[in-house]
Amino acid sequence: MTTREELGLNELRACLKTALLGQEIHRFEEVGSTNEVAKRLASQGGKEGCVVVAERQRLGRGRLGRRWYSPEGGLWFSVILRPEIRVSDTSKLTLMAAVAIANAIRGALGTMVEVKWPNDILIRGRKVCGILAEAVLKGGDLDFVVLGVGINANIDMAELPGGVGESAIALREACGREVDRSELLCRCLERLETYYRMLKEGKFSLILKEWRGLASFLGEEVEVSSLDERLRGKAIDVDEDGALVLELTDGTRCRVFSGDVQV
Ligand code: BT5
Repeated sequence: MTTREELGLNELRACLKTALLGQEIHRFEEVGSTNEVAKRLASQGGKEGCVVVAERQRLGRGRLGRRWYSPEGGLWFSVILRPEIRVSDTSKLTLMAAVAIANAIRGALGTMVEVKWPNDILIRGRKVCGILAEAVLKGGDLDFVVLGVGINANIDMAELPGGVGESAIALREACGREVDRSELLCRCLERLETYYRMLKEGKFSLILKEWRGLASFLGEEVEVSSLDERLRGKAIDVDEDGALVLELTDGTRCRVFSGDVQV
């Protein structure tokens, strides 16, 4: 598939209004994974806010070693962050990014979006964006985080494998026109910068409030699968630690820290 619009550095520089994120942008035609490239740059001293973006990823990844299919036409990027937070608070960055990207998509395209715990953005129940925050430690403390964002902007759905394609959607399909990825990336970085600042100022509760407002699965019966268990119950809330609060069929409540939700 050929996309008409280009993800050009000049376009990006001309439209980006940020003070921190994207002051340095590395653009590639193809990489294994933008998260991997950003990690390498960060471990060599890469600055906070540095962005890596690629037209295609050969080995795009999701959580737990899963694949993230990244054909041409998508918006695949990673940002280096150096927050002074506890390692256990990394999940807050994922929720923060989901609110920021959801806002950017809605603002740029007027499309209604939802979030699904812990790291999905959906349109009409189908996944349009996945977020992967990878923390790298130094002496037990957080050294840096690479925040990876994959948005199915103008991808051809036929390039995703059958099972994945059925539960995915591209922005182009959702809004009936080709998306300007340079503009979308600028809006994403601007929103990320705003919400990242809020997080650093200790205003996570405000971000969480917005997240809840975007989470239509709350109140629904869900099944949560993690590495070692499968739980069924009603999704009650996502709490201040970023944990999913589930009311099980016997009425007891439990908190889940990682897993996948099926509504
Ligand atoms: C995620 O993982 O959703 C995180 C995806 C992060 C991707 C970005 S792209 C830039 C940066 N560089 C990287 O290498 N990664 C980040 P998870 O929740 O584990 O979801 C993975 C699952 O989503 C897969 O098992 C598939 O079922 C599905 N999937 C794969 N590719 C997809 C796509 N393009 N659109 C929608 N769903 C997809």
